[in-house]
This record gives sequence, C-alpha cells and structure tokens, in this order.
Amino acid sequence: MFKSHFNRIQVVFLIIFSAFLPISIVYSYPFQTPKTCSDTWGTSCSDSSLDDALDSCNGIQMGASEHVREVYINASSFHPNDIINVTCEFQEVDPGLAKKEEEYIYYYNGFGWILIWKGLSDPPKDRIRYQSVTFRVNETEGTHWVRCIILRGNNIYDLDHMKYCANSPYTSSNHYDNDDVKFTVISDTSFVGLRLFYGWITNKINEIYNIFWTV
Ligand SMILES: [Ca+2]
Ligand SMILES: [Ca+2]
Ligand SMILES: [Ca+2]
Repeated sequence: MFKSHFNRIQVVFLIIFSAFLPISIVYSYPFQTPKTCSDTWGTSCSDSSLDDALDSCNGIQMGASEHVREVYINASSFHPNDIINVTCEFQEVDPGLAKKEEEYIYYYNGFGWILIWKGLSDPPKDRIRYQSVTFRVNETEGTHWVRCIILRGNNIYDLDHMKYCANSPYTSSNHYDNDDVKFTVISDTSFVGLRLFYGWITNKINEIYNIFWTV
C-alpha cells in the first residue's frame, strides 16, 4: 500500500466529481445536440430537388422562387413534455399583387399532425426570414417530426389543421416547399440500463480508492 498525497476531503471531492461527470454526460448526450432538416436527410434542405418531406408529402420544391432553406431544432432528443425550440428559415419573394407568402409550422406527435403556427407574409422583395416557435412535445416515445411550409397563396390560408402538406390536391399553388426535421422522444425509464452501468462503474471507482488509499 502506498501513502496517498490526497487528504480525506480531497478524495471525497474526487469521488463526488467522478460520480457526477459520467452521469452528466449520460444525461446531456444526445439531448443537447441541435439538429436540422439537412442533418435528417444527409444533404442540404436548400436543394430544390430533394424530397425532404415525410412519406407521400412532396418535399421537392415547386417553382424556382420561395422555399424553405432550413429547419432548426434545439436538440435531437427530448423527454416527454419537454419544450422544443423550432426555427424555420424561409426564402421569401415578392409574390406580386393580391398574393402573399403563407407560412406554416406543423408537428407530427407520433399519432398525427398538429398546426403549431401559421402566418401571412408580404415581403417587398426577396428576403430571408426566420420564424421561431416553442411548444411542448407529447408523451409518446419514438420518432416525431416538425415541418416548415411556405407556399404562394391568395391572401388567405390554403392549409388548415387537416392539411399539413402543401401538395396537390391540398393547394392549387404551384409555388411551395415542405421541409421536415425529425427527433426522438425518449423517457427516463429507457435509461435504466445506462444507470445500472453507471452504478457499477462508480462502485468500481470506490473500490479502487479503498484499495490504494490509506490514512
Ligand atoms: Ca416525401
Ligand atoms: Ca423541401
Ligand atoms: Ca427546402
């Protein structure tokens, strides 16, 4: 046995630190990693030919003008009932007389699509506009989605709660874009295995301290 240079208080602090470091890593990863539409599809969602909308919704940009450039969320995984922060990056154009840009944010909660936000925008010329919203994810574990939509409308909302995709036959517009980002909802109980492993590791650390540390 060797005589440690640490005193008893230092060892206690070392044990506490070594206990909290791994558990903070376990709990922060992957929750703190922001995510984008481009991350979801593996290529830039500004690409007009990319089908970056789930299933039968057409993600391919229609028309060469207004489109969704990117969708940002503040983390890639959430606990049930967490708050998510979403930002849509819209490329708007001056849509001309009697027309406005309709913009929508929809959320797929594991069961169906929910309208989170909608707005009419009438930019005087081309511009990039960011729209952010926060809302609470639901309790269903699994894959959830957020969709940003822009479409050239006639000063009214073409889409409503039952029309979550700017796609024929939902809209007569031939200028629109749907872009999706996906994330995971996972409950604390899914971390039981990691917690057991963490407990085993901290026990081993304590054993090592007990073996090599003498008063
Ligand atoms: Ca699609
Ligand atoms: Ca798209
Ligand atoms: Ca796009």
